[in-house]
Parts: sequence; structure tokens; C-alpha cells
Amino acid sequence: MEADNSLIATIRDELKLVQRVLIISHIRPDGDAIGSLIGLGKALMDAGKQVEMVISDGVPTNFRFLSGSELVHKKPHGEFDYRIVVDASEVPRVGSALDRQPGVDLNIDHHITNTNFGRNNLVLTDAAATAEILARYIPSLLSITISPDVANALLTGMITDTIGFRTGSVTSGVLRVAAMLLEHGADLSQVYYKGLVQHPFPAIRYWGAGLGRMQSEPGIVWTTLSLKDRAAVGYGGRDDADLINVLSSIENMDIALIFIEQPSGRVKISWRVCGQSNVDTDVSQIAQQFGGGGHRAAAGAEVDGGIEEVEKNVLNATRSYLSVLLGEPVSLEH
Ligand SMILES: [Mn+2]
Repeated sequence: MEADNSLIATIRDELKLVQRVLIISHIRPDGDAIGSLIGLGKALMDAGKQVEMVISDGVPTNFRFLSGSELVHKKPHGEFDYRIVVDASEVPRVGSALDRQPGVDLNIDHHITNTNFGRNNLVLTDAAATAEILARYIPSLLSITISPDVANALLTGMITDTIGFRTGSVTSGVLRVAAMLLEHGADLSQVYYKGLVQHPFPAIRYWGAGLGRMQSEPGIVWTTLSLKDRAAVGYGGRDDADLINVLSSIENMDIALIFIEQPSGRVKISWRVCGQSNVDTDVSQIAQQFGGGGHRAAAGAEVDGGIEEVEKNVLNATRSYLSVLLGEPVSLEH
């Protein structure tokens, strides 16, 4: 994982001159969005900059243990001379946070689907997390030492995007960067437990609703989560509460997917390559057919339509994708 030297030099020179920096990450933030935002935000503060951190949806409760999370706003308030977007593959992913802001000066990301929307684009698609890119380059970009708060935030991004260092994106280099963050004061067991393991009671009851109607066929396992399910258990999120991690742990499966009903007739879809899959699966290719994106091992999309109709269409596309990969004749259900 290596960025172009002249790009790093350009960014370093620009950051030296700026005073008021806006940093934004994506809606429905995951641990990498939050960890990258807070890690870079606190590092810029350590370098003497005025910083505002913005995520349209705010910080989910499980990441509020991070020092600096209390400084994250839902929209920009001040005036800025530099705008940075982290962990977002395209501008619409940041929601309304960039409204009335004249363009992105620096785009830092690792998504293979990144559209290079920034004036500068530090996009390294072989990085396991945006937080890994930041951990590698913050010391040279800002001429600072990584503080314990910055280390904790960046380790959160790395641990969550690699699901605890167990995805195919984890290399010896990724573990070396994580070890460096521990040397700078990151608390591995706290970050691991709070960022990955711990769930609220209603979330696990919500899993129960999804697990109860889980279905499978050769290679594919899936389920649905409805608005009713969330109301019944009092789960406040609009996501799958990480249930996809359970589905993708089922043996002899290649692809897990979850359909999550959203307000106003939309359905969010989450794909995950199962841990034991032997096929060279890239679920972001299926997600892109539905206007979504993501990574080889984990991808998502959100589409208009009723949950049953979306389930049928998306399952068929997933079947077709897998059949082509396996070199089998395509048989679709109608
Ligand atoms: Mn990420």
C-alpha cells in the first residue's frame, strides 16, 4: 500500500497553510467512518488547526466511548478554508453535510468504487480501512506524533472494517500498523469489545426476528428485517444491527444477504461473502447493479420498492452472479 510521493507532498503543503478545516464522513456511519473522522480530526487539532467534524446521522451510541465523539456535529456551522471527506466512495454518501460547501479539497478512502471526487484523492483500494491509510500517513502529513486518542479512534476503524482482523484484506502490514497504534496508546481490548462485540439488548432480540425467518439454498443464505420487527423490540437503528456477521458465519455458504425495510418504501440490502467461501466472490459487483457499492467482501445498496419484490429481484441477481462464477447454468425463480 503506497501513495504517490508527490500527492503526499502536495497534501502536506496544503495542510500547512490551512486554518479552519471541515471533515465529513458518510451517512449511517460504521466504525471506520467514525474512527477515521475522529482520528484525523483530533490529529489536525494536535497540529494546531481549528477543526469541525460532521456526520449527518451523528455518532452511533456504541462509538461514543471514543474521546472526540462529543465534538462531532450533524451539520457544519462555521466557515472553512479546507474540506476533507473520509471513507466515502462518492459525494451523495455524505448526505446533506456538503450542502453550501464549495467542493472537496481532499478525499481519503479505500473503497474500490471511489469516484475520485476530490481536488486531491488519497484513495488506496488495497488498504483494509480508511483508518489504516490515516495511521500510515498522519505522522508525515501533519508532522505530529499520534496521541492515544487518535490511536484509539484509528484502531476502531481498522478493527471494525476487518471484523476483528479476520477479513482477506488483513496483511502483515495491517497488523504492523495496528501494533504501532498500540504503541501509541490505543486500548485494544476496549476498542474490540465496544466497537465489535458489545450489542444492546434490543439489537439481539432484533436478530431473533431475522434469524427466525432465515432461508437458504446452495451457496446463498438470506433473511429480511422489517419496520415492524424494529418497533416490536424497540431497536432504534435502521440497519441490520450486524446480524450479517452471524449469517456470514454459516458453513458451506458463499454469499449472505439481508433485506432491511426502510421508511417511505425503500429497502436497504447488505451483502457479505461468507467466511468459508472458496469462490472468488466480489459482492460489490452485485451491489453496483442496484446503484450501491462497497468492497469485495462486504457491499450494500438501497433501492425503491416493497420488500418482497426487492427480495425477489436481488436474489435473482445474486443467483445469476454466483452461477456465472461457478460456471453453472443460471436457473432463476420467478
Ligand atoms: Mn471503510
